[in-house]
Amino acid sequence: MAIRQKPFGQPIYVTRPLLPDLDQVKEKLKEVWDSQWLTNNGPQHQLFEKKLLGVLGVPHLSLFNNGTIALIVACQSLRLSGEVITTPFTFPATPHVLSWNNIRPVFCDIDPLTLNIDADKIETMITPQTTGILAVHVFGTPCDVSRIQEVADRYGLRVVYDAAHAFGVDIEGEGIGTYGDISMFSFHATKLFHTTEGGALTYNNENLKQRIDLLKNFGIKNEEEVVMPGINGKMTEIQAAIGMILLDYIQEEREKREVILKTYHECLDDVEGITFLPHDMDGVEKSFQYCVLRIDEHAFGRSRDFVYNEFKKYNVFTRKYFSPLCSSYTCYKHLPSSHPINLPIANRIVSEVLSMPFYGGLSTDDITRICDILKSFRNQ
Ligand code: T4K
Repeated sequence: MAIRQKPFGQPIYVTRPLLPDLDQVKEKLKEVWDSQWLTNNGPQHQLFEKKLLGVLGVPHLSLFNNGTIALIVACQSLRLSGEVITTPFTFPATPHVLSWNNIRPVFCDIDPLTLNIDADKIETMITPQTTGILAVHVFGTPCDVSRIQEVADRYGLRVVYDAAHAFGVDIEGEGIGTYGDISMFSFHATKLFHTTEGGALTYNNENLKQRIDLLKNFGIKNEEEVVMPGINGKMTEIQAAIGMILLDYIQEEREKREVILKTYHECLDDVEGITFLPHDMDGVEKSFQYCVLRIDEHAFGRSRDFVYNEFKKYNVFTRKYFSPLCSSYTCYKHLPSSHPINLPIANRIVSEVLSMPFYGGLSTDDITRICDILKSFRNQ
């Protein structure tokens, strides 16, 4: 098979971390060194926590060493047990945090447009063991938060949002982290905003603050009292310091990504068999976290897997987020809710999605070349 387009000289990944000016980092590190305080709720941590409240538009927040531990603590803090209804179309961390809490994940099918949990199907999955809903704003697209809350209220269920991809998203000016009982944000290096590793929980109920902060610090109340079996979920001073610096970079990064997204659309909107996930929803400020295509094999003439593999020959490393479905992992496929009959939409869509390179360091020329390569696959 002839390679018609020229491969890139350097690998093009799905993302690259946003890196602040190194001198600025050194200066900030000097502050940390001078303080001789590296973790355990130090001055950087306290500053960062305060600053983020405003950035995320939430009343309460707790910082964590990563998003997964944060989500484990969220389930603990709400005392979730038994069964929790979740989506199969997500990163492994989502169902795994339930397993780590001895909770059985119950997979519910997804909406064919947003790829989020189908709020209209949740009710059919509720049993006497159900204690909560763990929904994911996948790729930063908000779930149907009002419908989910309505179902939860009717059945007395807790709602936790995995908002790992949804930094900066709001609905009609309301921070996405204000919905449900608790939301989790990931600040992993691959996220638009990051602290190398890191995460946060946001919540409206101020009574949760004390419990969550105890749970992330071994349950230590003071030198004499340990009041619950907590874990080590603490964000370090260095993570918090990087976060403080990067907050000043995200607006520019979002603007760059806006141009990149526009270029992808200009190059691919007319290509039969290729569609974008919905980026623009009424009243929603978007995340600019991922650029996800859907490839209809029949209409495009090539499968998603063909495109993914072929791109590698051009030094372009796209990702099949989130394939395979969590419901087909060896640890979950035995569950009754994992049966493909229960998840027809998820099982169809999982073979169509492809996350494209999407970060501010890419030029318009890079994106045009990537799209030309993609278009050339049709004719091979
Ligand atoms: N819930 C959801 C819905 C999530 O998506 C995630 C994480 C979580 C929960 C858990 O949150 P955390 O505990 O992670 O805070 C990456 C990230 O590691 C993971 O955080 C993220 N979701 C997931 C969607 O993407 P991988 O396995 O794809 O990472 P990796 O190492 O293959 O990186 C992807 C590409 O990024 C590489 O090909 C190159 C580039 N890269 C990556 C790193 C780490 C760099 O250029 N530099 C880097 O330092 O999971």
